[in-house]
Amino acid sequence: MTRKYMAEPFKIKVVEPIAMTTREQREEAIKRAGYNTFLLRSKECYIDLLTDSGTTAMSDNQWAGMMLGDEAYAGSVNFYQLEGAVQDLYGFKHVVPTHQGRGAENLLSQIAIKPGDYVPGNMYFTTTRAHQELNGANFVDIIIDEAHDSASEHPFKGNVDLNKVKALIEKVGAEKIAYICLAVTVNLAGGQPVSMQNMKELRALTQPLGIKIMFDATRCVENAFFIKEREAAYADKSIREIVKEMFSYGDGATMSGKKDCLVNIGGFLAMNDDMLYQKATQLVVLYEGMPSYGGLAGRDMEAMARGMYESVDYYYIKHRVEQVRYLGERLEEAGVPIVKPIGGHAVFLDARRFLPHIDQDQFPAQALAANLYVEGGVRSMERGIISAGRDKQGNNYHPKLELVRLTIPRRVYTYAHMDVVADSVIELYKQRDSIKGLEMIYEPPVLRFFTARFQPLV
Ligand code: PM9
Repeated sequence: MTRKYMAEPFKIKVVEPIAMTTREQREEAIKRAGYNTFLLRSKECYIDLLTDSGTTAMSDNQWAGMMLGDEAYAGSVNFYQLEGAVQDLYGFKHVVPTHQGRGAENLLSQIAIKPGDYVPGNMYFTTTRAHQELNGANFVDIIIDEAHDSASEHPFKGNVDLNKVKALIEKVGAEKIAYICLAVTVNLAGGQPVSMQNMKELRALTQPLGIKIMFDATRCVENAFFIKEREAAYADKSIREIVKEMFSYGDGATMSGKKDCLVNIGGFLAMNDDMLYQKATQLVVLYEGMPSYGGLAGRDMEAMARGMYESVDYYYIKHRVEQVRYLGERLEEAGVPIVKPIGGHAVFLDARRFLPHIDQDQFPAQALAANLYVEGGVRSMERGIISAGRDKQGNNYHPKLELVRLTIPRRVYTYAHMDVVADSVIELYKQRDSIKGLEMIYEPPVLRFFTARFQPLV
């Protein structure tokens, strides 16, 4: 089959050999890992699509910046580079670096949440909700219903349902809402964007009531690309202009720099409010370090500042999103059930439709991820009942979406690798009836998906 696609907008200067394994070795490895792909060693994986977090290939420009690390304990040159990049590209006034996204989530949750408060969000994210709940908040899902339907073709499945927000305000009162957590390119919905129109409307609804909007900015550039593609008024705007406008509808953001800032480690909390910033500087010294480094080396802040500028390049982000789409379209053509529309950072397999013979309490997505690893050495991640965890009463959440995420690292793999992945998934789909469910034999109390262990049901 010949296919036209955009070739990589970069040349390869350094290579990293990847491991070739036999089926027998992979069967042994997954057993040792308790059928949890998080517990595999990276050298046991041929194509590693566990996550796009921190797995980016940095550019020569970023590596050059690493040599300009100013490792002063306080007031590093690189902090001011990072602060300048956030102000310039995202428009927020204050920046507190953190070691990664959840460091920022910890600070924000401690500063802004009082026990009994509500934090509405457009679908939960694992670490984000865990920090909110740890600080006594009740998370309320305000995403549109289409987001929970893997087959819905809605172009902005990350959108907030304004009626759900209005109903919550009416029920609990605006003063009980700590802030709205607005994720752009919603990870667990399948990498689905939020429209600019929706952001504007949410702002217009909540600002007069004094309710703050705090973005989860983690995949903001992917969201901007979808806005350019799908919202007519933005077709001629640059990615940079779109990103800046998106953030003008919020009061601050948590950021995992390990995704759209194109670095292997780093994050930050940003905000406009002076008092909130002062509180963040008081807390960051306890958990991360001085407000001018927040758990990062100077060189890491430099790489992140440079990555932020690279990420808003049109050809970079076009290639990224189209490469993900290529993989999704190959699977779709073969009849493999996936979340539609194809998302920004990953293709999500719909385990409910892939394995209809396995009950959700027997962890179909986890079983599918384990079997895909054995089939082709492709490492993926469960995003279903295990990731969703338990409610405050200890009952398992049963999310509508029971998914396996094939997450594409940035600037790492080629289209040939996408073909290998597609072939492995299609082969497994042909043998889907032979896949069996799993039983959980070790469950940690929080964020269980990282370290839980399983065994196959006989
Ligand atoms: N996301 C991911 O693989 C890595 C950890 S969970 C397996 O998708 C959002 C939307 C994220 C995210 C991390 C974080 C936390 C916040 N928001 O991992 O702490 O996708 O930098 O960021 C992961 P950190």
